[in-house]
Amino acid sequence: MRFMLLLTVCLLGLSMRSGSLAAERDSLPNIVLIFIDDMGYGDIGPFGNTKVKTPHLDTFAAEGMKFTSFYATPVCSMSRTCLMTGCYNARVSVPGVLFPNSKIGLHPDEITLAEILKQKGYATTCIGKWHLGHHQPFLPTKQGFDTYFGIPYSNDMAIDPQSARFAKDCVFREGMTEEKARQGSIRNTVPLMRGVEVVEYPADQATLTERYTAEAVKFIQAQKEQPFFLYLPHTMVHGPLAASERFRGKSGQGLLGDAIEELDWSVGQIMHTLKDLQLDNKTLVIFTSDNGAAAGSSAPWRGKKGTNYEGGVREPCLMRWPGRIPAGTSCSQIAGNIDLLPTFAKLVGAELPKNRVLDGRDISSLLFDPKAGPVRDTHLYFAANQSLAAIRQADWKLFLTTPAPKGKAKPGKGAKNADSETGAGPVLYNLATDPAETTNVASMHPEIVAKLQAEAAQRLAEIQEHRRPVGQFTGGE
Ligand SMILES: [Ca+2]
Repeated sequence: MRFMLLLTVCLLGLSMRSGSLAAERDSLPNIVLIFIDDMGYGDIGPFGNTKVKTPHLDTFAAEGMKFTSFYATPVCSMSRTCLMTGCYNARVSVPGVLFPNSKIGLHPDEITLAEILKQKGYATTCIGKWHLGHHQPFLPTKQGFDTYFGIPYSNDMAIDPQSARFAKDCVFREGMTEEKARQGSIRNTVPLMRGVEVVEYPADQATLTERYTAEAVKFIQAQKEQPFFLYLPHTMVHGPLAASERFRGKSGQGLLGDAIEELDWSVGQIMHTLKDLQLDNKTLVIFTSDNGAAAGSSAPWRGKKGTNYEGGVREPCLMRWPGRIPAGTSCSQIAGNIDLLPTFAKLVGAELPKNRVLDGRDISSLLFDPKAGPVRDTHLYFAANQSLAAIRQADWKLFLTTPAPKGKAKPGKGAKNADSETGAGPVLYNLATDPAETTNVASMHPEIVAKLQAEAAQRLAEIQEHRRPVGQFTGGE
């Protein structure tokens, strides 16, 4: 009798425990993060583009929140570093762009977004361009993603002939063979990978958006029973531009317009799938880009990809979560992709790593209340060489180095004193009164210049003190 009682108590306890685990699992939001390559602020309808048709993104914005001061970085790898680690790239020593001959990658000891969500049992996948190291120890499946399908770096690069690991049934296209692939590399021909192996070489770039989308939809459909994190870093609209037959020549805005309209279609497919499975109200969807426009438009900002003018780093960003994020709203507070890791951790109740410094902040208050005050009023702009290029505090932005490499950014429209921006001396802009960064007002506000210089020096010193190493590839797994 006593034994039965004990057994009953134990079983009851077990079922309550599994019941509360199920309840917790049920309350965890799914997260879909669509990360476009090289899309500028002015490339889509919700951010002012009137030429390219983006009906699904327009709906997305109407149903969610638009962020108008959302920061990434000037180029690819450093941006993905910020996104994945919640840290400025300089803190984790990742340079602007990794190449097929790079022997480095994001350090395997870094704790990524996916690893944070893994704490809570999320199913995770990365579909698209990784660009945080193509050697085996750096691949997405070694950084918290259950599965990976995509290209390891930019689509204008080439294969690393030594390290590529071809799957037994790898599809070789365009007369390519494994032997030929091992002999050398050709620009604009990149490997398509599944897991840690190359499954297609060269990747058929015109069909990537379509195939990533199919893969993403399949993933969502398979994860109905558990919370999931879908990271979808598209290959487009990085050059060489490509679009599938259905979209090629259809936008009337060249291949770039075609590729953007296909990305918009892709967003529609994902939204449709979430609605269809009634996952809408429990899924946070984010749409943003890794850096300013390359071929497209960063309007109304000055500069493009590669610069630390706003046009190089301020991104279109939309977030949607019906019932939680107020529909049709806009947020102008400073935020950025470094804030997503701490924000996701907060939303799912996961712990942040305690043994390291993070730069991002939990911005969930901004998501849920369009009138919320600033979470952080300061943003640091790093350059591809990991030096600190500029600092923004509230509306003031001070360049600590020459704003842009020569020839990278023309003086802003109506620039009054363009010469002072490329010569010696500080360059200060007021983003509230001069959002297009046309007029250097450093000489009028020496006290602001001094304050920002001191703040930047202090923050840089802290980062240098707590700097962590980049991953070095020395061979093996
Ligand atoms: Ca990019």
